[in-house]
Amino acid sequence: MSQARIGLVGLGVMGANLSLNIAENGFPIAVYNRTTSITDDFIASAGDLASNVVGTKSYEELVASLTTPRAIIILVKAGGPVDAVIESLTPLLDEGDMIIDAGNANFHDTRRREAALSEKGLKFFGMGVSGGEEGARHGPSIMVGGDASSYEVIRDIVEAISAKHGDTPCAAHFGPDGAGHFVKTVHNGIEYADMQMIAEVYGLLRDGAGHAPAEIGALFEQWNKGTLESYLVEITAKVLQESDPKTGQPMVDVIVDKAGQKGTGRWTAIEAITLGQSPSTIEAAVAARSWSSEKETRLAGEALFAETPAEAAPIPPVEDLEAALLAAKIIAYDQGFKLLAAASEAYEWNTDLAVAAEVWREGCIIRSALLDDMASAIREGLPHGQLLFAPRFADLVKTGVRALRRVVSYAAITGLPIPAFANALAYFDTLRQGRGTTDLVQAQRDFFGAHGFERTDGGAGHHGPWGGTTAHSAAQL
Ligand code: NBP
Repeated sequence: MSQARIGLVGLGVMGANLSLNIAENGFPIAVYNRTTSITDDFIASAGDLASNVVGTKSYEELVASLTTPRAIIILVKAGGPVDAVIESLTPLLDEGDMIIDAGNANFHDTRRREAALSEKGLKFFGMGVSGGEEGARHGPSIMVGGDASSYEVIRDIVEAISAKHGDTPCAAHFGPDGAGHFVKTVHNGIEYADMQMIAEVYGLLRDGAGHAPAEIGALFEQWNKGTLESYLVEITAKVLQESDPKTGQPMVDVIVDKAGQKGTGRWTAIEAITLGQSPSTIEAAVAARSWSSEKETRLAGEALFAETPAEAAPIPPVEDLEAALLAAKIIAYDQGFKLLAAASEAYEWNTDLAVAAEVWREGCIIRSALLDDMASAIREGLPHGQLLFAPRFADLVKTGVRALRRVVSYAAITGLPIPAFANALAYFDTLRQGRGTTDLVQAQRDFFGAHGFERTDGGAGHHGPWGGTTAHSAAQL
């Protein structure tokens, strides 16, 4: 084979599958893995595609196998391993060559790496890839950040290997340096919220109505035929109807309720707070996973507060649960897009939110029937930057929020935790309250810290007459 168009370091789950996808799409690829026996095994199991793959045993051999300008994808564990690979590759590369980190990097790391490599004349891309193993093999959603003109060199490969919505590739360039990895981070943040809300519905039906997992799964299967159609609802239906081959029990019943997290949800929440945003549904989902890991504490709490009365109440009908899930989901997306817009402005990325919605329509974990309409709504212009204010989503939420209120009320009365739903509702109610309660917070701040406040009749920097306030009796309230 003549020289390869692209190289890839890291033949783990994602790297091996993405390499086969690239080879299958007709692009000769050179691969390298630190443990070289894995490269041999990979080539041996590649079948017909092996003719499009060059196995290499050193970084030197990898670099020598590539056409110029060279483009090398890194798919190794995020963090230190990415820096280690960059350090090994950098001395071997020439000006204009490209390194593409396709792992789940923190976008701040991507910005740092891009700046450092740019000083050496190299191009660094942060490329978020979503869709797991299956997506990597047959078409993921791909979110790229980095130098726009250099992206043109690899664009044909990226678009060819991505999922397609109709004929449109679910791959796009979202701006310089960390833009692509940040779009992927927000994708994962929304994924956290969506998964948590689905799990909350499962919890209400399990603990509030005593339904078996398979019954709940059948309900999700039905919902997946309507507006809630999405990959996550689809797989939830399958998961809940699965049995454990060992015990015959519902599979979900033999899984310990301690959720893992690798960091992207937390990164979303941290960056949001840094930017003065608060995607409360995503924060709630991150918190719920963290709380879940404290299993022993929860068991102790269950015993301690067993007698604490929670009232009995009839669970809202399943139509309410469906409508509440839809409303809360739209609120989660609203918060995600708002965060993307804030980051794009802060980091001067000029990220196209409509393209983000389009790229998420296929291949990725949050793919959903709603995203097409979201992309259209964003293109038409979001009033006040809120997806929730776009006419078609405002209508959906106006209807769904009544059900959301009934569901949140039911959970509060009966003592079932649904933090993502509750946060979605609190956010919605905050948005629809023209006069909030932070007038009092401002007064308190001024009282103890002389921070000043803005008056309703004009002017900033005012202070209250706090020393001379007449005390009122609480009874007057
Ligand atoms: P795996 O755990 O399957 O593979 C890790 C790879 O990193 C192996 O090839 C390993 O080489 C290599 N590696 C490590 Br670890 N340290 C290295 C070093 N210092 N130098 C060179 N190579 C090193 O990972 P994965 O699940 O394929 O994930 C890869 C990236 O993709 C991660 O950032 C992950 O978050 C992201 N991602 C994963 C998924 C998913 O569904 N799994 C989805 C989307 C994104 P070795 O064989 O020699 O140990």
